[in-house]
Amino acid sequence: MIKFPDNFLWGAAASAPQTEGHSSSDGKSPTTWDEWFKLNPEKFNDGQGPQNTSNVYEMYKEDVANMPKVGMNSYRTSISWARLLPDGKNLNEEAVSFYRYYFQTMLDNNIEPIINLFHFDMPWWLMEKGGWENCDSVEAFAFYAKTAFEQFGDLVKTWSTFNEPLVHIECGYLYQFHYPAIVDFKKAVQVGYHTLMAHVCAVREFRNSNIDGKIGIILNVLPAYSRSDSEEDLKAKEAADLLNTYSFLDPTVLGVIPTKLVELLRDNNLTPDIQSTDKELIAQNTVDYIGLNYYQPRRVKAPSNSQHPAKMPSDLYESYDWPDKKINPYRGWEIYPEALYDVAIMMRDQYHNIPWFVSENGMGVADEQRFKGKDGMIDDQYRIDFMKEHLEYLHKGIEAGSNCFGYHVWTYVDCWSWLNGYRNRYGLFSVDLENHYKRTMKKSGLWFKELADNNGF
Ligand code: BGP
Repeated sequence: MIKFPDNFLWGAAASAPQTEGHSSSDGKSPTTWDEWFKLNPEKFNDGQGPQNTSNVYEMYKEDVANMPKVGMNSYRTSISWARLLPDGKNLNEEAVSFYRYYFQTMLDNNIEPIINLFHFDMPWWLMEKGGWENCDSVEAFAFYAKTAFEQFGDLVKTWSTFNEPLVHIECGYLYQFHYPAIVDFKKAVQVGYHTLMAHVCAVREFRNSNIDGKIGIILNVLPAYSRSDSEEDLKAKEAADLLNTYSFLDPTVLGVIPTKLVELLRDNNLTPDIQSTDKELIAQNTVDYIGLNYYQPRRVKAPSNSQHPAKMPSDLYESYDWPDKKINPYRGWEIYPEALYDVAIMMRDQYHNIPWFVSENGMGVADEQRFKGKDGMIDDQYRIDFMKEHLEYLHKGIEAGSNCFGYHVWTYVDCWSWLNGYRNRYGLFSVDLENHYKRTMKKSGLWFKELADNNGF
């Protein structure tokens, strides 16, 4: 039997925009998702917008009461910036009371709330001023963070600033899956830099506040594997890791931006505008822990036809189609559990073995109703197998000394997924959109309970 360390966190992750619903009511102002859906509804799967999502705003009591039934002892979700501070300055009292009840209900059910501040949901009022392109966004975010710490710091002891900052950068400014959906490498780097500084300033606010607890950041990790050991392929791998992995891990954990990344950006005319005090702020405000969302590796090779200076990341590294890959056909993502061991060792050896946890891991599958049994339960054995395989490699990493303190599955109750709407389902519970958002436990929920009860499998 595989046993995990004592007090291991077993839980799930989600976010405010993907679960709450009530997206344009109860005092909340619009985010880029609300406005983009109005502008381009055709981009969204089946016309499913951010309006109602999984209705947690009304159903949180039932949801939290069900968490122990699948063995969860912790849950990560986020606060909606546009709900808490609709104009960026004034508190929305309805939001304060909603979140206070929500978090208190978690505590009453012995669920540790891990609360994140930004999950791709840029308030529209700030987007109209340029969003993360505008340097004022840094202090606007720090003010929001300070407000959240003041309002909920007595209930929440584990905080994170951003979920997967790379995603709003690359999807918004390179690959067109998030608003403003433009293609501009230089702007992407500037947006990334302001995001980093917003994180750093939120950590500063946390340290200046008197609340006890810890603060971290949630990063998506796609460890790069090169096609071969040739010099060119290894150079591509290095560029991929610098841009995507070390870009946030180094400054947030070690307090410095990697010199090689600074050189790479300079060499490609991508250096962002910076303030003279930034270096010191970065050095002074490192995190207490890291959350890593792992879904798939990144296979890379040297670019076949690159431009210099680079116009796109593909001028620095190209994706490589590994012939032996195993794919989740619904999401199109490679399934490679072995990477979790490599990630664990990276955290041990490159990041002074800082405490970290798997903050998201999961498998999105379309049309899951096909697998519904007579009892109404979805038999998602594939998801159980997916989790087992990943946990085996994670466990190997822990045995080798990596300081991992938990595993969160994406997600708890099926939720809305950006442009993909409700196409791929990830939950331990299904949600019936035609029947008052009725939740029904899946077989993976039963398995997760056993896993958590035994602290292993
Ligand atoms: C992560 C995000 C989540 C979630 C998940 C599943 O990158 O943090 O918000 O959506 O991926 O991916 P998707 O919903 O795109 O299938």
